[in-house]
Amino acid sequence: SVQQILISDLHLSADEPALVQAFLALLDDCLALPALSQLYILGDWFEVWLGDDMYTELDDDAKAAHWLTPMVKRLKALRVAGCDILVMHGNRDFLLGRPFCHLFGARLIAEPFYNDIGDTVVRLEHGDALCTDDVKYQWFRKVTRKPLVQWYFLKKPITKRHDIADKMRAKSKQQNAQKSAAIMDVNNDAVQQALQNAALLIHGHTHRPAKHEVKTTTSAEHVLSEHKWRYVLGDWRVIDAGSKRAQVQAVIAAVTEDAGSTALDLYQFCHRVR
Ligand code: OKV
Ligand code: MN
Repeated sequence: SVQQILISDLHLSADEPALVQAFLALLDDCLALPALSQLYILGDWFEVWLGDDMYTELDDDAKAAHWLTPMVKRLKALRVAGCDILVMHGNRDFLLGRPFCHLFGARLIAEPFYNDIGDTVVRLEHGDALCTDDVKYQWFRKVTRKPLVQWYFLKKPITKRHDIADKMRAKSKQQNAQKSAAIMDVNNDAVQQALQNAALLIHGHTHRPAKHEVKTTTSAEHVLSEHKWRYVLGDWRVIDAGSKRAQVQAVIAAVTEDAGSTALDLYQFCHRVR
């Protein structure tokens, strides 16, 4: 039976209804899994997040018509059914807050989050903090994660926040086009450090789903080489095979238990869009 599901990098927005549909389908699947006790969303659930008030402060009519509402309803049902919903910030939705999570009883978890599975210590994080070679991005991250900077941004009117965010995204797109693929991947030293107190690291962010075996040198004296693992979750993407059979694919992780033995593995999630 499936006990835990871990996903990341859905990058949901009103502009990508297929992705939203696929997430709703995953939530329906979750509701049908009787042993599911935890759903982890490890960051970049949303493509843009400019404050919870953009949704929570809407009047009832506006909320009823909002694209987030079907998702909120299902998450609430999942929570009522006994599944914990654990939400981590990503590099895009780091302004996601308690007021939104409160709508469906989710827990906002800080990274790194240690989730022990059987005897294995598993470290969960979004993954952007591991990309230490991208100095420009790390500066952006450092500044925008400061509470005072966030407070300053969040007290601006919503239209102003949109203006600022649009400009920041345009600038970032321009800069990323000049960055090499290697710069935007994880840094090996950062991975070594992240695996210091864990046997398995699970993250998303890089959009390069894979299972990497990581050789770690735990002691300089003994040159003890330990086998550890880094599992990378995939982003959710619309695969357009012709015009009719669009489908959404993602690489997700799941913890299963069969005959008393617990296993964690990556799986392909696939949803045909109607
Ligand atoms: C998210 C990224 C835009 C990368 C701005 C303070 C400040 C928050 C913000 C505005 C932008 C998130 C919240 C967005 C991620 C980008 C561009 C690059 C690489 C401030 C606090 F500084 F203006 F006061 N933002 N948005 N980027 O549009 O969702 O991750 S965003
Ligand atoms: Mn990300």
